Amino acid sequence: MEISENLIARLQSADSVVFFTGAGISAESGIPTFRGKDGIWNKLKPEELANFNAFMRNPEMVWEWYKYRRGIVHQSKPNDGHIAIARFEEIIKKVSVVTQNIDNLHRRAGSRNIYELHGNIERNYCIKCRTFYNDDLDIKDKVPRCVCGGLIRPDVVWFGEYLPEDQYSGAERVSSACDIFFVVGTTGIVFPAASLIYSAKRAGAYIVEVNVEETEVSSVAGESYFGEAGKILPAIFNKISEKKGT
Ligand code: BJW
Ligand code: ZN
Repeated sequence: MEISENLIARLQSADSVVFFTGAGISAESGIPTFRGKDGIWNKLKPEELANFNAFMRNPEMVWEWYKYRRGIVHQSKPNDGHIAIARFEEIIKKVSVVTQNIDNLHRRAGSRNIYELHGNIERNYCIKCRTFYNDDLDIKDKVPRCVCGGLIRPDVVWFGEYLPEDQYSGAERVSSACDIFFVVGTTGIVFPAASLIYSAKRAGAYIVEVNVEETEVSSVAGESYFGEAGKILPAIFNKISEKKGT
């Protein structure tokens, strides 16, 4: 894997690096992506599942989809891509992860500064009284209910919903103050998350894309690495840690 001298030099002098991640980073952990060749939305329509009206119309169907995905997430483990990102903390002063994923794999890999833009599949809450229920929620029922009688939903962000304010503003802050902004495994078409790429660029960050194929992001990236994140990120990490060690 050829890593450019330009990127190595930039990483050597960088104080702050952000990894902006999407479903592609977890693909090698066995979690399907949404779009693209093996995307789950080739079979299921997002508008039927990932929005509040769909949930109110058919909570049983939406819960079935999330229970299925919880099962996959619980069986999965962080891969070499997640682990390389966590290890960057050993050599760069400030590393932040801004993720669109809800699978908790960055935390399980050991990353410490994580902004979760689209929620977390391990949390749930009652739509009536907003009581939170963690992963120990008993989901034997087809549709879990709160003690108050209200419907419980997964704490994820569906289309038409606002992103969690604290997570988004934190992500904006680190994105606009970093030296290098990696965009890993995302199509970059879902907003406002994707706008962070452009905020980072406007603020002067160097954009580096890692993806198996060209995306909307490729045209704004300083450089793109096409291949699996689980191979490319460790290759970049190894190269820079060798240099820092010498
Ligand atoms: C690899 C790899 C490997 C594979 N290595 N790479 C027009 C119409 C309707 C709505 C809108 C519109 N224009 C804008 C909107 C708003 C909408 C939006 O952006 N829509 C666009 C799709 C058009 N956004 C919203 O609604 C957001 N909220 C909002 O705007 O609030 C304001 C508002 C409030 C009230 C009224 C109106 C507005 C909310 C967006 C929420 C997104 N939620 C989801 C579901 C989360 C829960 C769950 O998981 O169930 O988030 S959708 C889904 O997409 C999920 C993801 O986080 C997100 C992004 O997907 P991602 O990560 O990019 O995955 P993929 O599958 O697309 O890409 C994978 C990539 O990996 C590919 O590029 C592969 O090549 C690559 N890859 N293997 C490296 N091994
Ligand atoms: Zn309740």
